[in-house]
Amino acid sequence: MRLDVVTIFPEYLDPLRHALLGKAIEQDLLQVGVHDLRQWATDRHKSVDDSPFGGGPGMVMKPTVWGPALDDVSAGTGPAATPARLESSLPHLNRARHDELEGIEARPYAADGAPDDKDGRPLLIVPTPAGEPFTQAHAREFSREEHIVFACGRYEGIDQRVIDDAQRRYQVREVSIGDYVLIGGEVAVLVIAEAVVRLVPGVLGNQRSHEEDSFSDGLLEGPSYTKPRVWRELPVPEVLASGDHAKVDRWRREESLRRTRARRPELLEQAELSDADRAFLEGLDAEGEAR
Ligand code: 6GU
Repeated sequence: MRLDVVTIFPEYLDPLRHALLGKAIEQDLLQVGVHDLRQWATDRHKSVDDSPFGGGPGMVMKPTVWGPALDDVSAGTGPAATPARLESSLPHLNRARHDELEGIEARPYAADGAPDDKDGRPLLIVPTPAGEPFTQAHAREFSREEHIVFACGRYEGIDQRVIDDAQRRYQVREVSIGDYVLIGGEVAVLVIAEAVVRLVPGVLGNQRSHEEDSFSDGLLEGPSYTKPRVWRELPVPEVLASGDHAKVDRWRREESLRRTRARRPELLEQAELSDADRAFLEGLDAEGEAR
């Protein structure tokens, strides 16, 4: 997978080199290019924004700068031919990780019946609070892309004609990472890139660890515990040390249901629930305790 980011704050994208993504870069599963939008500015002051048509506060990013930038990044031409290529921050290629299981085959996610738009156009993601809400389903869908370009807007956004025109060369998605307002799209790119890249086959060693993630089955994950068995007089739930795997699985399922009901009850409407799941939920009182 290749990621390109166009931004007026290239240094903001430095965290892409760290941890999981840095490792993916080292393993050649990921290439990352970061491009300073001002390279495409044409005036003496390298301006990238202007006052909004129709009046109002703030500034709008100029189509005459963004248009050529996105043309060059999709074609790998002009200033985009020589991006500040991010190197991995750490040499951790040879360090085996504890959560990596041997013999787990790298495989892409099934297409979930979604039309797989493999028309060769790269995906252009435009982070904006006015976008469609980014979810784990998007992360799974985007993890199958060969090339993703992120266009980071600042100020009051990017002239809409840039997004309309980009459809000729890109599949375009305007996405929001939540119902709050950030100053610009850079942090949203970090969020989206991490959610997507960890699903690229081979990046996360342990396939099971994302098949069991919160949201993969529409429920929140329940609590986890490790040694010692008693810590500050708090014992680990007894069932977890029982060695009875069926009982452990049932307990985990119920904790997941309990937590989802308490924190995200709307998720239960979409989740696939068994008769046993429904019976368990009906047996909970208002505090989430068994009646
Ligand atoms: Cl994706 N961008 C910006 N600028 N603000 C946001 C956002 C994105 N998602 C929530 N707030």
